[in-house]
Amino acid sequence: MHGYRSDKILDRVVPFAARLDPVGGTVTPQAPTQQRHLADLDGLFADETARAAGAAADNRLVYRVVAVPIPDERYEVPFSVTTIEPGDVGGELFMTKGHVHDTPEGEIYLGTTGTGLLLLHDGTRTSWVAMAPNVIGYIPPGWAHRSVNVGDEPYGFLAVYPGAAGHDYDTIAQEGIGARVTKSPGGFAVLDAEGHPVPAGDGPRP
Ligand code: S6P
Ligand code: ZN
Repeated sequence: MHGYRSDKILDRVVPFAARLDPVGGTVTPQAPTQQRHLADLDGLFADETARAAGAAADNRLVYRVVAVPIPDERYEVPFSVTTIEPGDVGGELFMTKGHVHDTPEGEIYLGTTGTGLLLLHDGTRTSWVAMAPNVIGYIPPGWAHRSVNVGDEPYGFLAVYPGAAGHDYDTIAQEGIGARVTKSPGGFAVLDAEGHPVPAGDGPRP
């Protein structure tokens, strides 16, 4: 029994309700939207020449993140909606930069529109789960994660994570995430560095 806590640190946000617009890919109230165009994604795709050419041509929007105004601070639970446009760079499907959390906090994704793939890597093992509306993807502690649009329409998902997680983008930028996702006649292929297919995750193993 600890009773109520009156610490100032626990009083940054008052209770509120947010509204998800799955079609528009927004959540309200919202903080400033983050947008990632081809010009912002230097080095992300295997075909850097194609990425640079696309950036110089029409500089398409690849993805955007609309977040509620909850700070990324310990004890808070921020959430946001990411929308990845359909498209590819040299056959590699549009994706997020991807990151690993600074502290090994887990995260939950809820698919809201379209079809996507949640790619995961723990430094040794690589896995992925198929995402669609109402599918909940679980990111276990310590696993780097990246999202990919594998469909013909925008892929959207709600992300909910501990505010103390922190976001490390450098590790993936330098070491990769164990696989790349490309267009294929059957839809998409998830291939490791040797070109071998990476099997999908097979469910919880508590
Ligand atoms: C945050 C969560 C997502 C991503 C978003 C964009 O922990 O995983 O909200 O930030 O999907 O991806 P990225 O890799 O550019 O942050
Ligand atoms: Zn994350």
